[in-house]
Amino acid sequence: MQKKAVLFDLDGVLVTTDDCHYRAWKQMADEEHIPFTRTDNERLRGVSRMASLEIVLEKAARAYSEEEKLALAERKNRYYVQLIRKLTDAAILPGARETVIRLREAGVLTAVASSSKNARLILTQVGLIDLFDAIIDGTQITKSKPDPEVVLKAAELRHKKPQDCIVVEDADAGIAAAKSAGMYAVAVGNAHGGDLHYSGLDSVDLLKLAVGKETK
Ligand code: B16
Ligand code: MG
Repeated sequence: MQKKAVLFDLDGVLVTTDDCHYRAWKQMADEEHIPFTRTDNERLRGVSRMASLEIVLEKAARAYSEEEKLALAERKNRYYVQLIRKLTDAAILPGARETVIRLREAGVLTAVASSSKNARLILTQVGLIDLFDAIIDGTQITKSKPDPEVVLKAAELRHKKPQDCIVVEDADAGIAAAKSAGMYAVAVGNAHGGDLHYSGLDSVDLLKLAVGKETK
């Protein structure tokens, strides 16, 4: 049996950056007098930066020009980068590092497929950057999830067919991307529509899925 490759989403699967995203959007929104709550922030999970901004602006009192929107997104990103530069390995989600290491020891290819343009910075900051055979992030794609571009590119980079890939995702848009690419989808957290659903990487038997071996 051919070993599968495992393509991990970043935010919400390997690391938790929700709070950094929330605080950065909140600062920008407060400055613009736009209401923004943690519940609103949940809707931004897995969604690209500009698409996230459109969601934030749904509650704005006035319309913003395209130029203003770019400036708002850049401002939010400046606040976000200041916060993620302070991240440590405490931001790694339970079971994430152990799962990736166990897969690699078994000869399974591991990749990151993230919408974030800051993915490499985050992976470096938390000390996971060397654990992946391929990293495709928001700087390398033209179409965001639910488009399958990000997962297809990660698979292509390692010469893997879609049917030999397992995607692990915490966002509905990412599950949709995996399914439309023809990949097996493992949903974690609040994501829906996967072939399997688990609370997090500490409860997933990914090695069993990837090579058919028991891990525990
Ligand atoms: P950036 P993922 C996504 O990462 C985040 O979940 C989402 O909240 C964010 O808006 C998006 O990246 C873009 O991030 O502004 O850093 O480019 O879950 O696909 O790893
Ligand atoms: Mg995510």
